[in-house]
Amino acid sequence: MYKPRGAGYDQRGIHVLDGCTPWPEDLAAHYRASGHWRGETFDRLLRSWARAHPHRTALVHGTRRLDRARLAQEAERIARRLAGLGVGAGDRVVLQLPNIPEFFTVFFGLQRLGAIPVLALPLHRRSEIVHLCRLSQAVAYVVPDLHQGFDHRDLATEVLKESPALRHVLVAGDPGAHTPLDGPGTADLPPAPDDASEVALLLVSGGTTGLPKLIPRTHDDYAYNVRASAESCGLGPETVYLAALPVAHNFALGCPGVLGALHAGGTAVLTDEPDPDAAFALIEHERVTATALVPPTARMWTAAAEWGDADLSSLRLLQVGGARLLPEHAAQVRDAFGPVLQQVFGMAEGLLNYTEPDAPEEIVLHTQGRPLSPDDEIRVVDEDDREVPPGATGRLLTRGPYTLRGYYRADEHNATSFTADGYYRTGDLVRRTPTGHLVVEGRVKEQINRGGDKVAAAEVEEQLVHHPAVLDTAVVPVPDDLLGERTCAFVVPAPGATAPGRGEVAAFLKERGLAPYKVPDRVEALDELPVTAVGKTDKKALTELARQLKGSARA
Ligand code: OOB
Repeated sequence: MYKPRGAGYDQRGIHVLDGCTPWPEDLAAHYRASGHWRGETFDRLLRSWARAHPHRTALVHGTRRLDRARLAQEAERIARRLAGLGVGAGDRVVLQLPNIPEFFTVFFGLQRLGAIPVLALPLHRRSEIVHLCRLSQAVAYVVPDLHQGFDHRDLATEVLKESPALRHVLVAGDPGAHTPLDGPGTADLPPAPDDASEVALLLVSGGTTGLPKLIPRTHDDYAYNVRASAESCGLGPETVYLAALPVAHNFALGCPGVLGALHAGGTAVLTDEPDPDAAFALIEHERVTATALVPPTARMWTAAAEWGDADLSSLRLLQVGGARLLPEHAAQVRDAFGPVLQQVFGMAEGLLNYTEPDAPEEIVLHTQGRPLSPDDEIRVVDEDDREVPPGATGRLLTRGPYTLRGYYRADEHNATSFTADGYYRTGDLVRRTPTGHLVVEGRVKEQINRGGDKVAAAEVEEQLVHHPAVLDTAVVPVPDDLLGERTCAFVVPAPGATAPGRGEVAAFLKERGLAPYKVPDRVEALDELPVTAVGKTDKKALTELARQLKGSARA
């Protein structure tokens, strides 16, 4: 038996990636006995999908169509190519590809090797990517050449300089100075991985404290996430799933997402253009049956559906999640598209909640769904972790067969993000209805939800204090009609300096390599930040102030 590099062994002699927290053995045994965990790796799953229906279309992108056999062949070619570069079991590879077939050929190529993809988002920039490469000690980084006007090869050149473990950059398209992803794969392959309790992928968290964290998802847990989601959402061989959100995000990847569509025997259509014009044309042309959106996009689609004449009659499931969908907006979506709306309250960390599209209006419009698994354990508690009365709002804690037990290599953070008995503190404020559905009422975590894009206040603050004219700063949410929330940065100028304005802040953060969606939408100067009785920055007061400033700016 070979030992994957970077991996250690747990007490049972089963290797797990160093820095991951396994489920306790009694719960793991229960999840296996319940049939949730079936011991299937993603490599085996792909092969079984390809064997069952080799000529069924798996992926569509523009004029490209890959059937299942081709997807499996391409994955094997990539696996051989990566093996030739020395990438092997347990190695981490940062994958930053948009919605193109190569995302999946590389994803499954890595699965064949037992290597672990780290799923960066297309909008991540130097700050996030260097952090992800260093934290994961990635040996390779896979990028597109150009995407939406941004040259990822140049970014990769910078990332290489700052990431000591990184040896290879592979480019989908014109490689420039780097290694082409295209080309023969000739190296021998090692034995296929067969331990489904291993980590299959690392998802990136929206973050609350500083830089993003990595979420280990095992084959067992993520395959269950995908299978149970596909079943619960009624996907089947006739499913044509449109991936309009980034497939690197859990929602479009596995809830049920592209992997769920493939698992169910269906097809996935990939696009980077979620705007109604492009998406409606695809829905009509490919007869799309299911898709997933964040609330702002759902609202744009709703407005466009009322005016346009595209034939959207194939659509059976319209998932909306990632941020709060107000009941009146939910009603508009339902009026425009019919009874196909499903609200999804999920997180990269695990727990998924779905409304049933045929449930009464009260549920579909007013709740964010019910936990996917009978073994999802939910607690709604006060600040002392005491259960609140039924129906009251409290903090959501959860554990279950597909919810992480610890972030990757994050001991300090894990000490506060989990209870002693392994519940994950989601940071969301929820209320539970008598039917067991959850209503998201707000959050306790310091995160701004910008229409589904998560911005950790601390991450922006840590960058902004590096500005020479900034003495101190605090980043808070401001309500916004379209995105739900935008970001407002309060800045205290350094002695003798003038506080930078929004333009300067934007240029500065861009220069520091921060993803563009994290740049504050507003910047306000203050002489000092208000503090609480114990001397901490009073974010509540600042949130209120940001609200007032916005109101007065409008008046
Ligand atoms: C999804 O995943 P993440 O990791 O980007 O963000 C998770 C957080 C949740 O903790 C919650 O604060 C917020 O996003 N959220 C919602 C919501 N869905 C997610 N807040 C209110 N209403 C909703 N429906 O966002 C995600 C992952 C898988 C499926 C769907 C969404």
